[in-house]
Amino acid sequence: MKLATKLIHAGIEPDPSTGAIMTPIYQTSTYVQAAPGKNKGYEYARSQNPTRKVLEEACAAIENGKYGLCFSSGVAATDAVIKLLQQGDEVITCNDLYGGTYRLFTRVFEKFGIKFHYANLQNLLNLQSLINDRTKLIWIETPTNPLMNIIDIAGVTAMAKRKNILVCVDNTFASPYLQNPIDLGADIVMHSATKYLGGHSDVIQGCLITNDADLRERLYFLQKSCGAVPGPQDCFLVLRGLKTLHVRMERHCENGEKVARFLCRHKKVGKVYWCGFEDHPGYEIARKQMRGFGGMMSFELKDENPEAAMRVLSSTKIFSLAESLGGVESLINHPATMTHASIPREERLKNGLSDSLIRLSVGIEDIDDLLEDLQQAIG
Ligand code: P1T
Repeated sequence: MKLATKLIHAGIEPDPSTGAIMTPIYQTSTYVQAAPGKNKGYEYARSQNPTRKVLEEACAAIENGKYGLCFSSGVAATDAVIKLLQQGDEVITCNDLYGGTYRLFTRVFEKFGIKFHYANLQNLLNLQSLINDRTKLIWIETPTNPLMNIIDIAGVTAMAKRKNILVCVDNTFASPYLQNPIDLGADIVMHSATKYLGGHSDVIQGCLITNDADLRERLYFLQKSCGAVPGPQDCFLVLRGLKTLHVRMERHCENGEKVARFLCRHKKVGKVYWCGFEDHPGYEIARKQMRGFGGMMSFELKDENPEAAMRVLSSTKIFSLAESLGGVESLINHPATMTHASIPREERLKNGLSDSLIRLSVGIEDIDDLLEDLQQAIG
């Protein structure tokens, strides 16, 4: 089955009791048993919920995986993956990644004795040189948030397989419409479903997808034991969002390209970070592992004074100044003080995330209005 059909049908059956075409919201905390242990596979809603089950099956199908697991946020899904590890284990990850992921790694898990190495993984030699006997996980984002760096997923997984190291790919920026890391050898795919999967900026949720039954069991154990599960209403919202992912993504890509090229031509704009430019260092790999380039991008003004960026950030009328991304509406964000504020300034600057960087999540509005808005804001 092709993605557009899976998005609408995968995991979905008419409700057995009424024939309802839409998956019901099973708003219940528990299930009545005929006798202890004699039940219909549902005991307590932290462990199982039918609305969640349908969504988990849909998430697995659209990522070409066998098993899906949903969590109360993207960060909660990341948390479950790191909890697969033990004290003394090491993780190699990219030096450009979502600030909340960095915060979880450095401020929560480091104190439990897990070591994180942050490196430029666009160059696989850097990965090679960090791998040692304690390396248990490689965690990558590609494209990265917010600098749009591209990491060669197949290259990473080939290296990891030789050493029995797990690879988890945060596929939030690309979405399954553009990229399927499991097909490229990843063990786990993670999504902040808050973003493109939900698509309407009305829900916080995360999910994990794997093909490996043992990993699925271990992650399910963590899901029910740690309890960061999404409610059925939130699962319904993501299920509803999924049905239009392909048509939304088509427009995100179309508008994204037009905005990126507009910024590139603008006399006041300096560097534009978008992986669809032919001279982007990761362009060839992006073309190989992605089916388009998406609606995320960042840019700097030629005037490097952060005040100039601040003026743009507070002058847009259609682009709303807000954290998050991937919704139908366009957003503008200042990573240094917003989404990536938890990364120490020195660390940020070293990795190329400047105080004047502006990030855009290009929505699916009319392109003329978007370009006009940016033109009036940039001046
Ligand atoms: O917000 P949450 O659903 O918990 O997802 C966290 C997360 C994980 N991975 C990536 C690549 C992300 O971008 C995010 C959340 N990011 C933002 C809120 C943001 O504006 O970048």
